This record gives sequence, structure tokens and C-alpha cells, in this order.
Amino acid sequence: MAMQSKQIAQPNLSGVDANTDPLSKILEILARDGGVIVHNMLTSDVVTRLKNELDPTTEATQVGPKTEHKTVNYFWGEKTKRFTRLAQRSQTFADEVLVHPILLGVSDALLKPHCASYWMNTGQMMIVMPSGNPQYMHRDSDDWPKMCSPTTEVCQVSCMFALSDFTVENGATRVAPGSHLWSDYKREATEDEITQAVMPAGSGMIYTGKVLHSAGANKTHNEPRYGLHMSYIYGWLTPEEAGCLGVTEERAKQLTPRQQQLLGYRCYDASDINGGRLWTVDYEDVPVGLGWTQ
Ligand SMILES: O=C(O)CCC(=O)C(=O)O
Ligand SMILES: [Fe+2]
Repeated sequence: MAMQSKQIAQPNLSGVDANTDPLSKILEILARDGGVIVHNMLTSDVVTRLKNELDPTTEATQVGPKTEHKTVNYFWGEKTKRFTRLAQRSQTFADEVLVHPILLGVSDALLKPHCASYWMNTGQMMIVMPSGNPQYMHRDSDDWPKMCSPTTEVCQVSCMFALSDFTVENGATRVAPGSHLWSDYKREATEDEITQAVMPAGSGMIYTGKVLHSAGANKTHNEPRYGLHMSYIYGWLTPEEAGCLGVTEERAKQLTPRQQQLLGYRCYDASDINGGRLWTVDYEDVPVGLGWTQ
């Protein structure tokens, strides 16, 4: 009789379908696992348009960090291309990703109870090139240490979109499901607690800022892994990306009020919840202060 190999329980990320599963199911899995794969979030036409519109920047972007910064560069990934300003560079990003109804639905449910409005944290291409090492496991909300502990509310909703198939070999995002619920955030995940967000292009792995994850290793010789990270935070938190500085006023005027608001072309008005009005120009809402006529 063949010897039975030792079975190690593998954690798994659940998968749902954007077209058939309700938001409540996504929220249920997010509460339990901290991450969920949602298939068919983007059609193949949208994926193609995104890649085409971003292609000139992808080509022009160097691999790895651009300047010296010990801690940032450790995080960046020596073989990873990163760039932002996606709403400036791609209409498809502005229309199909920034205001994706499922991401807004999840953000309405998890962020809105704690702020008057939420805005973009960053829209960022994360392209792991062949022979890229794995990134270290982290929680995205560690950007704001006071906001990332076992007892803090979720302050960040993120999605890693696959713009090419994500495979074990090409560096699909590694995730430790359930790590958002740990009582000790200093504890590191063991290998048997980590799974990978293996998914076809067009799927997205929605996760909160409290779950441990990282880019995987790209062990292929010639297959870049195209990831597009999109995230939202409370409107009173400082985002990673200076959204409105990455989008010119001229370009912003072509976008919808909702897109403008998410990018920081609107003030944060908390007067209805006993807060102040932040992010103003001449103490007015941004378009008024800037003298926009539309
Ligand atoms: O590229 C990935 O799969 C994840 C990268 C990541 O987690 C990050 O840069 O915050
Ligand atoms: Fe991350």
C-alpha cells in the first residue's frame, strides 16, 4: 500500500462571481477571511483596454525603486514595476475601476459608518517581473499604525485586480486568511497559513487593510504578472497617493463629480456628522475654490 503523504491543512480563499453573487455574500466572506476572490469583475474587453491605455507607462517604467529609501525599497520589490496616476492615464480606469459598483458597495458597508465619505487611497499598477522575490507579509493599514490593531475598525478596502492570469508560479498575491482576526498583530504567518490568490484575468481579490498578504515570487522566466491595486480609505485619513496632484485640473474637469470626489477634487464635508469641512480651497469646496465654472 502506498504511504499516505502527510496532509497539511491549506487555508483557502473563497471565490464568488460578480455577476451572480450578492454583495452580502462578499461581505460575509470578508468578515470571516479578510479576503475574497470575486470572478468576472472586469470583462476581457475592459482588461484589454486598461492594459492598452497603461501600456506606454508600463513600458516607460523602470523595474524596481527609483530612489534610495531603505524601508520603502525593501517593500517595493526589486523586480516590481509600480506606478500610479491611473485616472490621468486611463479613462477605462476612471470608469470601470475607480467607481466599480462592487468596490463602492463594500466601501459603503465597511467605511461609510465611520466617515462622511471615503476617497481613493491609491490606484496602483503592481507588475511583478520574472524572477521577482516574494514581498514580505504585511497589513496595508500599517500605513497608519494607530488604525491597524486587533481592535480597530476596518479603515481600508482594497482590491487586487488580475490584469493577467495570476498563478502560483507568476506571483499571485499571498494571503493569510483569517489573520485580520488574530489577537496578536506582531505574530508572523507560517507557510501553512498562507494561500495564493490564483485567479484568471478580470477577477479581483477584495481584501481589507487588516489581513496579512504580500506579492508572491515570480518564478517564471518570461511572464510578467500584471496586478492593479485599487483601495479606498476614510475621507479623514491621508492617502498613500496624492490623488488630485496626479490628475491635472484639466483632466479632472472631464470626469464625473463622483470620480472627482474620489480623487480629492472635492472637500471632505463632515458637517452632518458633527465634524468639520476638510480639504478646502479658499475655505470653499475644491471646484468653487478653484473657480471651475462647470
Ligand atoms: O503585488 C501584490 O500581489 C501585492 C503587493 C502589496 O501587497 C503591496 O504592495 O501593498
Ligand atoms: Fe499590500
